Amino acid sequence: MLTPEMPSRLLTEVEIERFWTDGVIIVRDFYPENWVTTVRDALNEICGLQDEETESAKDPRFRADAYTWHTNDRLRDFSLFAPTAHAVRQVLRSERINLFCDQIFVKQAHNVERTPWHHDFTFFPLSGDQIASVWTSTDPVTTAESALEFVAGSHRWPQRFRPLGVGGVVKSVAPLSQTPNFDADREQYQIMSWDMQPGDAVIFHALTLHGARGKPAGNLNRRAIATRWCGDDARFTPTGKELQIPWSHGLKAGDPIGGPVFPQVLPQINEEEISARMNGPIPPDKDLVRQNMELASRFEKVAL
Ligand SMILES: O=C(O)CCC(=O)C(=O)O
Repeated sequence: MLTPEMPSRLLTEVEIERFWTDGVIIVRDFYPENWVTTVRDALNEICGLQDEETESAKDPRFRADAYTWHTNDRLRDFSLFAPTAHAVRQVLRSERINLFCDQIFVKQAHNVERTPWHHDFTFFPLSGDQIASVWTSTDPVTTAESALEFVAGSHRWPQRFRPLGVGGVVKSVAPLSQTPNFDADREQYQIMSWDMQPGDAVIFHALTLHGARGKPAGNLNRRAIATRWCGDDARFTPTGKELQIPWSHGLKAGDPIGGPVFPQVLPQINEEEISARMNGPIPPDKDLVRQNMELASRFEKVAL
């Protein structure tokens, strides 16, 4: 039976309750050094970075990309075999855990772009309450600069806000309301954020509103990754108005999440689902990429 590596400790009931109260928890020293190195090497490779630091401020990028585990072997291993799914299974109180996707967020030193306030839920063609993400940075982050910040309890709000992504692109043509500007009124809300070291992780509900301030500390690049997970009640629920997944997955509206594009990772890894991917990278489907580009050309871009 193939399973992901066990974490060095299990979460406590207090942490699990806190996840459901606040919509987010921090887990210190969650990833051992080997996984931090694996992710850092992968992000350097994907983004063409060599070092921790970027001295010159020339053209600093904020690079975001999703589903990279399908084509990058290091991120395949991290997504499937690191201890992440065990912690997610605990917080979601789920029998089954499937990988939905990974997403990289590499904010190069000197880049001052904000990660807009948003919740992940409206980016996803999913419904259900058992959906969560785990975010980690292979570089230190601080609350004053580049750490994620969360609006505590917002996962229980009734509103669904438009998916405002990196670069101010609204990644859907669905008529959803604008996310409030929590920066303009920070005292009104309980905003949670932590200084983090490589290996620390935050686990948050797909409806928890979050964002990040503009700038990595000093000359440091901020190389971060999130993995996204579905539990028992998650269902494929596309609206057709948000970006589709550019791999053919065969799911119909209302289906539980599963199959090679969204493999089951717990209670054990579904070896049949991952077998093609273990034999090599799987590139996206060209027709789906073309369709997505056509839809994306209709997405609004707003000033941040
Ligand atoms: O790393 C960032 O700046 C954004 C991360 C994020 O919004 C997410 O993981 O959902």
